[in-house]
Amino acid sequence: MRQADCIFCKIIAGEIPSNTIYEDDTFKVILDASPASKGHALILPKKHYADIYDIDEEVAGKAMKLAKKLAGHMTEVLGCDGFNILQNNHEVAGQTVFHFHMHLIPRYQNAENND
Ligand code: DGP
Repeated sequence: MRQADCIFCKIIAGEIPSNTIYEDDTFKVILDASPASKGHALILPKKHYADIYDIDEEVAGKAMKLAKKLAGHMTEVLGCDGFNILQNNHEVAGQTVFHFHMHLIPRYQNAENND
């Protein structure tokens, strides 16, 4: 269910603080500690899956459905002009935390709000 040395499992368990913007039985959505833009968030499944190869297909489907819902909501709230949805797998692809997560990265015409 959880992996002892996983930072996202600790965040999900409330052992490490985070800015949570959404939570349900399956997911916790937090603001990224190193944001690429204003509002950069991470969808974390509460159950530990290492990556896209490991994740349960149904949970992966629910994660994409949630990404769509939050993209619409965040666009309204933040007033962003576009959106990246990004998901890295394995170190060579840029994955640094080995607990499946999806990046929600709002993008802005106003460069001040981007990285
Ligand atoms: P990735 O490179 O795709 O594995 O993305 C991992 C992201 O997780 C990276 O953008 C920084 C973020 N991150 C790492 N540690 C923490 C943390 O303790 N809290 C939060 N909120 N984000 C973290």
